Amino acid sequence: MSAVISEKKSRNNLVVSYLTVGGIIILAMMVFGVLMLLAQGGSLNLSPAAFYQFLTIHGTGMVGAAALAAAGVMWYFLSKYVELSKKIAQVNLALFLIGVVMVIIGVFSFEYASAWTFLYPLPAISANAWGVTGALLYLFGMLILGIGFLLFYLDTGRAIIKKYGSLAKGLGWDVISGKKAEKDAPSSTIVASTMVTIVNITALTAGAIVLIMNIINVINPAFTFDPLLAKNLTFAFGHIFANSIIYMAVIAVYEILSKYTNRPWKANKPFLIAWTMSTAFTLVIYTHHMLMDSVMPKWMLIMGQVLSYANGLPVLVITAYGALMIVYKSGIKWDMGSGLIFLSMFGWVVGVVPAIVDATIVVNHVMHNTKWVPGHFHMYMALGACAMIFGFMYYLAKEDSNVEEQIFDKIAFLGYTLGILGLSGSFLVSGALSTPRRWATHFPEWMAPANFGAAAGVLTALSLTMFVVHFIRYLSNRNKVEMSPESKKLA
Ligand code: HEM
Ligand SMILES: [Cu+2]
Repeated sequence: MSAVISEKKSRNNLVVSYLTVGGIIILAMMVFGVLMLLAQGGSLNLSPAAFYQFLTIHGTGMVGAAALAAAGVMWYFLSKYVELSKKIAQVNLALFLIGVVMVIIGVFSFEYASAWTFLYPLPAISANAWGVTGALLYLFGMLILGIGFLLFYLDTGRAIIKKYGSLAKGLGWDVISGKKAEKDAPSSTIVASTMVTIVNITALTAGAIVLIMNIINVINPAFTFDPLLAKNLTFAFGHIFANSIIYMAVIAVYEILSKYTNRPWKANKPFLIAWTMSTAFTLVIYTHHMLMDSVMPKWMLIMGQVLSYANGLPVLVITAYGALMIVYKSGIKWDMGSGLIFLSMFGWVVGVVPAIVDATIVVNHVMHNTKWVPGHFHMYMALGACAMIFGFMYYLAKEDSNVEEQIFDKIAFLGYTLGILGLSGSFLVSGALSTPRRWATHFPEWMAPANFGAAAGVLTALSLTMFVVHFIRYLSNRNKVEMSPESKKLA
């Protein structure tokens, strides 16, 4: 028995490291977010060069850190069903940290500031804003980080294939086709993990190719390549990878709500079909980033638009509906874990609405380069995906230690909700005022929403500090208590 417990402890240790690193980076990046808004609001004197460095580190850091934490969530639950390699998960974490250090040095010591999309040929052609060293540190840092994640998903794919036979079976295609009974369907965790494995191996391969091509171009500018191809690869990487965060984090919704309510979250046929649809759509709709590129084949753009409406919807609808059903009359105990998880469903639903509006070509022509866009993705990233991650952190703390939730945690819950609503709301208002996104300097008539957003950002960051403090209290408490092999505290 004690071997089981120590094995479980060391697995939890790894997950805890993912979440600690992720949580602290997200918090640090919020500070840069607030500084950017203060500069845009005219309240802080920041040189444009510094603004773009902050924009670059904020975008890269947020997506990377949220992906790492979400990968920790996925790994934690997936390893209950299949045998994952602890070594590979450790290697991923190590490569992540190395990559992050390189990116930080590239941005802050060598003034690299292409934004996290590093769109070719910007890394090499910066009008002397930065040099070769900064670009190489950033691009190699991203490549190393990407290779870590690629190994991680190759391992999850290997483990799923080993246990279930194929990735198609991981998505439950044999159940969809009727070859297998619904009751033998793979669990929701397996289905979501298979989806993420498929889309992220694709995304990271595209990313590695375009990073390497950029690196060669930076070293030897005589080597050039098709900018349209580069943009396609870049967004195939960036769109899919950023999207995958919520599809990993949603595993926490399935597992935690089912544990709190003592009801299984069954993967029935509609559930499986929804996940298969989102797998396919996620892979192809990055073309909504190309709506301004008139040289793209028209059918691709139309497909990008039409499928963008449909992209997240199947999984979102099936999950939101499932969450309501599983909680209904279940006598669920509300605490920080279940509360944040439920909040995340709200954030996801609300965040998708402005995204769908923006995916319409007519609206997109007016809105796409405005702050409307950060408006929608901050809502669904921060109030959707990140709330799932923080909910999981509270869940883990409760399951794995005696640490108690306090009144501060409840206040932080409220502060976080209001903070993100205020922040995203301020971005949406800016968008409606036609304020362009990614502009270091604003006209006076654009400044008020930016300053309001900065205040909301401070509230958000303070609230997240409370979440992180709770997690750290758990870290210092967990080593003092004996673990029971199967905790019953939540049921
Ligand atoms: C206190 C919380 C936050 C604040 C104050 C904040 C602020 C900002 C600001 C001012 C921008 C630039 C807007 C512009 O284009 O003018 C931005 C962009 C961005 N933020 Fe945040 N943010 C916060 C939280 C988050 C979170 C939680 C995530 C994701 C997990 C995130 C991901 C991003 C991304 C991906 C960009 C785009 C960067 C780019 O355009 O290259 N942010 N944020
Ligand atoms: Cu996209």
